[in-house]
Amino acid sequence: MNEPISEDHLTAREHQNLEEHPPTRLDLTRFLMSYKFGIDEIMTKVNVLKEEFQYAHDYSPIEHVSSRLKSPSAIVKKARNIGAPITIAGIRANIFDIAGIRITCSFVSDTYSMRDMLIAQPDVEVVVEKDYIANPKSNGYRSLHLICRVPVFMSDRVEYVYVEVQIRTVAMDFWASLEHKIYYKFQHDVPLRLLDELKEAADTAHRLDLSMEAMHDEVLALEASAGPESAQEQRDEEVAYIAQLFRSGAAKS
Ligand code: 0O2
Repeated sequence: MNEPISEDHLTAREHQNLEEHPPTRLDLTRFLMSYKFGIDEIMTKVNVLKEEFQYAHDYSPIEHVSSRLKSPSAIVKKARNIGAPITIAGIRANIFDIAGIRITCSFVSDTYSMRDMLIAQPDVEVVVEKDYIANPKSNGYRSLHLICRVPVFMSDRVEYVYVEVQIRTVAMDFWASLEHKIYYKFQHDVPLRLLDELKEAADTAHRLDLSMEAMHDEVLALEASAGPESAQEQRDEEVAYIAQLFRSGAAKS
């Protein structure tokens, strides 16, 4: 966030562009802040869904959530790679993963439930969706990617920002982080043997996801046959207890 945009990477034309239309420090700060607020908005939604789902269904579909804001130098590098103008407007219109959120779920079905719950929200517009779970990449990568457009309400205007949301299972996440480390270590020139092993590991992780999901379904079926009413009754009791707490609080004040 504090890293200044490195001008070392810029071509003469980009330098000229920056000289003619230099963004002020305030422009850059506001620009990055809008993406941070985009992350905050989606994070709030995800946390609400997580807590509400936990309460309504007695379990959380989310194992963990993380977020990251692309660094200024990574933004400039990407803009150059895709040929986008190195201006705030050019970057805003062409780079969609400045703000990123990663949601790690327990089961494959949870990844789709999270997706459905998120995109059902009226202020979340999905502009691109890539389902690498149903259609994994050739290297074995699996994940659900959404580019969402959300409004950010600033003091003097509303700004629409893109947030990339990646939703995957724990097994997919484990694989992706190892694969990322290996690529980084070998600077993208990974030996063929390791690539084959990675693909094999991705298939193993997928089989693990399938068998964990099957076991989870069995447990759910058992719970349902043991009497869903008891879970409902327990929740009703909790609600009555909370209502009583509110009443006694109101009586004291
Ligand atoms: P970082 O640091 O994680 O952000 P794009 O890269 O978005 O311009 P692309 O390739 O069409 O264009 O996007 P895609 O396929 O939606 O993938 C974007 C992000 O998904 C990547 O971001 C990774 O985070 C993740 N990803 C995609 N493919 C792979 C893969 O094969 N292995 C791993 N480990 N992660 C992958 P960045 O920008 O590469 O990096």
